[in-house]
Amino acid sequence: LLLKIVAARLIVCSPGRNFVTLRVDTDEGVSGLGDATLNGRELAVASYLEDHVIPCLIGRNPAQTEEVWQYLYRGAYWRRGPITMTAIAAVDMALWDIKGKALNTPVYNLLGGASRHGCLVYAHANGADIAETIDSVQKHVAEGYLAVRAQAGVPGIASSYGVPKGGKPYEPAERGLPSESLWSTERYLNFAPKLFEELRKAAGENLHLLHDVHHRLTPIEAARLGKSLEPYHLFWMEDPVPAELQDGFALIRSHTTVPLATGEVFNTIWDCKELIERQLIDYIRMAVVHGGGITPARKVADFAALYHVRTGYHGATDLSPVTMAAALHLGLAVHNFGIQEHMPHSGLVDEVFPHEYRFEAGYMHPGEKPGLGVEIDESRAARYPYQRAYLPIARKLDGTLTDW
Ligand code: GCO
Ligand code: MG
Repeated sequence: LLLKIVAARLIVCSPGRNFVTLRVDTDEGVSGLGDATLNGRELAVASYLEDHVIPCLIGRNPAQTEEVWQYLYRGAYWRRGPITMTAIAAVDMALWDIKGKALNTPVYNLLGGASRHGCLVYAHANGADIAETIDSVQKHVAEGYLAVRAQAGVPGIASSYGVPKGGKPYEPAERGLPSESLWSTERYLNFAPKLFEELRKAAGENLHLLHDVHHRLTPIEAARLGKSLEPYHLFWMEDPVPAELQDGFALIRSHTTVPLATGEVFNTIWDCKELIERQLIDYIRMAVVHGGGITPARKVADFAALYHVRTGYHGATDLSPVTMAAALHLGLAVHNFGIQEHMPHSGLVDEVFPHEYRFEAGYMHPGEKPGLGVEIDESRAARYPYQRAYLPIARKLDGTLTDW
């Protein structure tokens, strides 16, 4: 493949929420898209790409995905971190997209071909209380989902994580300054087992139930939660503790058999190497967009396979349809695929990013179009200019700042 990158530019838009998209053009007229969205810090990545990366791409061969990745990773000297790795990911995705289009095949064929007929996905169910959450789970089951993550309002706590305000779909980023939410570990630990007892009763034995703790507990608290949830056999307990202190996972592991998932805030294999090698987690969630792209994600998946760790990529609505497609191409191909998060984008986002991937009976498939199978309608995108938005912060009942 002898192609040359002749131009690259960014499309920043906000169809209900902010997205940063990189478009790379070649001399043969083939172009590719990459997602560069980092929720709440979007313009830092845009500047990193525009001011520092794009000038280095011109004239390169987009087929050389490995060489370009190494050039951007090693060449920066200052390695890792969410801004750098999201920028590199955008380039990497765009190059895989170009390579697929130039070779006239969907990207999953370049990654080993399909290992399954589709990627099992999990939906988001949430409610202000247990009854509402059960309704929401059942609504998703009726839509065909075989796996559902459940989050509910904790009694006595205004604005719990994962629960939307005022009947809108859940979307954590808000315009204006960061909003504040409250947190009480005691109330949550008393409530969560009751929630899952009722959910398991209502949902029956076969539905996969998942839960996100969102980095809020200490290891011993997470161990207690894991033990108390064992009778309801969750598919996973996600982000039980902040992952900086990775020995915490060993403590949780020594107390409970609940499967553990973590990594949506990780950026390189160095953030998860020990967790994987020591078999302290069961699912790795580092996303294509925040973990440096398809090139390193494939390596992490193969490394994880040695240790019985499966993939379970982050797929919230702040990851654009381009990342969703990349995750599905990888998920279809790697042997140790576990599950894929699916928080559907709004109709407006789907109009700005027309795409080939589809949901059917609990599974998603990336489609058969060459490349990643996602386009951007630039004239529509231009109607929704960037708007500053932040993720919330959280405080304990006494006002102490804690992990959101
Ligand atoms: C998830 C995540 C999201 C994040 C969000 C941050 O598991 O889907 O935890 O809800 O909070 O993507 O930008
Ligand atoms: Mg999460």
